Amino acid sequence: MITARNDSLYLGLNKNNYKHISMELLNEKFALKTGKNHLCFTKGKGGIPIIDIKNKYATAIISLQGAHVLSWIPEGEEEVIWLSEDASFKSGKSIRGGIPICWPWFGGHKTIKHFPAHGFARTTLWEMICTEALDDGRTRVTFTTQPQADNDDMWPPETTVQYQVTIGKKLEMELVTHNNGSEPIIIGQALHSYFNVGDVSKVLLHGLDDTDYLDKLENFRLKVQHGPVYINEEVDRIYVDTVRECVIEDKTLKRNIIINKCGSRSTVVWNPWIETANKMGDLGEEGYKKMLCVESSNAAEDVVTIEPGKGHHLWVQYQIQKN
Ligand code: TA6
Repeated sequence: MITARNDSLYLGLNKNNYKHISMELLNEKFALKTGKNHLCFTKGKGGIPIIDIKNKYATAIISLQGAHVLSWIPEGEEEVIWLSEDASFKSGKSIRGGIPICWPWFGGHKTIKHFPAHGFARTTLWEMICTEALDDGRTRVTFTTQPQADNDDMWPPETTVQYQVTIGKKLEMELVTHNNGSEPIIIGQALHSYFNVGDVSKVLLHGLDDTDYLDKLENFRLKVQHGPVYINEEVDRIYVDTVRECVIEDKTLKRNIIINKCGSRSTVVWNPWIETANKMGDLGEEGYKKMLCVESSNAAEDVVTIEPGKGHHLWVQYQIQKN
């Protein structure tokens, strides 16, 4: 678990324009080359700085825009994270796929309609705090971000946020929000993970049986889940009051993706299916068939109130099991 720190090694990055970010400086300060643990910075599509990670357990790619995990491939496995072939890599535009961080609200902003859906964390530049080659061979990267000109008016007052990604045989992420002010703050959030599946119509999502959910497609009408979740049409649901492990049973890739979480009592399940996918325009040719979002969140009534001087940790862990 990470504690709130203020000594972010801020590199004086030019936050609005990636062109001026020095890969040399980032590699000088944060690159790793310890045994089989390698980490380096390169310029990805659209000039967005990305972090390439390889260790004895897995490879991963993380974009500095949004601290956005774009890929995680455990040794001997197929890609676990889906990324659209038509994702736009433009600064300030959300990347379709990967693990977007929705923060400090989920969905539309409650009161200010022109604020961006899912908050601003996924489209803003994050800064490096540290990179670590752990003794057990895993790689750990810790990020933070600060108010910027284009989101200063949306930040919860006197709040800091850190994000830690640990890459190994399992993928672990922890999003920590700290209230340094004198008033309580309310945070909505999600790790909006797009999982790579062989054929979403042949997938079963276990772990939500008998759980209530809000069906966004029917104006958030409250319903109850019976049995595993099938995907053979558009699905957009916020499962409420659930802390259980979820399992994506992928009959095509003959594997299960096991999802565990702490600090969240809501799980969002989304697949746009054909019509909505075509309207969105950045899911690629039939991309909807190859992805399923299962999002560990603090959404709907599960938003968190953080008292002055306190913090909230949202932690998730993914692992693969062959079946
Ligand atoms: O998490 C599900 C959802 O809220 C859907 O309603 C859909 O809007 C999806 O997120 C994608 O949102 P985005 O803003 O990334 O296009």
